[in-house]
Amino acid sequence: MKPRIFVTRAIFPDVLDRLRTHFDVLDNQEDTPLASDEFVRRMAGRQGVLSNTSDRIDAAIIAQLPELKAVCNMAVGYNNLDVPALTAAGIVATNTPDILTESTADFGWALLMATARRVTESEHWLRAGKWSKWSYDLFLGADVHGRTLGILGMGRIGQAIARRAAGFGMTILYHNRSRLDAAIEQQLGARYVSKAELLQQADHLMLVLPYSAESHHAIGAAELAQMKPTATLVNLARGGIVDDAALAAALRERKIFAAGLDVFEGEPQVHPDLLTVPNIVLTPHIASATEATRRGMANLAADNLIAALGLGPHAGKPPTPLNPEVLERRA
Ligand code: 8YV
Repeated sequence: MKPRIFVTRAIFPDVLDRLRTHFDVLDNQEDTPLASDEFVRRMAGRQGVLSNTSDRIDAAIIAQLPELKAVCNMAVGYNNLDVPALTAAGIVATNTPDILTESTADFGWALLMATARRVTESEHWLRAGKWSKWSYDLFLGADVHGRTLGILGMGRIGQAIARRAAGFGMTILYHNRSRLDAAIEQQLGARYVSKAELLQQADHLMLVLPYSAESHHAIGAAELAQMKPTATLVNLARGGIVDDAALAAALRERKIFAAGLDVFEGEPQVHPDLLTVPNIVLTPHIASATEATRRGMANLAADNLIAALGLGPHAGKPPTPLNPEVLERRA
């Protein structure tokens, strides 16, 4: 009998077909949003789940799923998973690192450029038929080249963003939980500074840190007040890292110049105040959304699930585990 799995969200049909060769699959191709009791109902008696960051899998849910053996997130971020609780229950957890680094970094730059140079704001104005003449002060933006880029969170994606900054001749400052090796700092041309210094000196501040209780509202009113009034802020990481209400107020009061957000507290709901400020670029959590990258993420999550449930060429050795100690215990 094939192991039973649940794929919580719609995914590429060919990846679903691949999963079907190994598993008895319950899918959700209609993409119905699932409350936690519905999630538990669909998961009952299943050994694996291919999850999305919108699926909260915590200790209370795990306790109701005694047959669960593997949770494979199709995302690099895994703040939706209680990894210690999964580990304690002997359940393998995996994510999809690396595969999305470069596309996400590309998108970070798209947001930064659009934000600094007012691309969407001016397009909306043009589409509204308001363009009647050239003016010297039409949509004056903030320069990017030669300015100071601040990166909060210097993991894989932060480093990929820093590498791209070299082409813009920027000064690169970063703050991170731990400092990078001197050799990597040198390669990236990035200097470690305190968070306060980063806030004060950045002309363009990029958020790429993981979300946790510690990073909740890492950028709130107090932090925004420390930034330059000419600065831009880009959030590529997770919604809860920025206090959206405080950001909307700071933008309205011109405490900072502009912001670009791909992620939101409580998404897909967007704080109504953010929708009414002009100096903001808003995108629906699409930083990793290229055909190749999303397909790569889906296939890597599938590879993890197949291997974690003891099947395929890498049985027992999922490529990107979050809790390898569970695999060691199983071996
Ligand atoms: C995903 C992401 O698109 O990888 C992550 O952490 O935020 C995005 O790439 C999304 O979370 C899907 O689960």
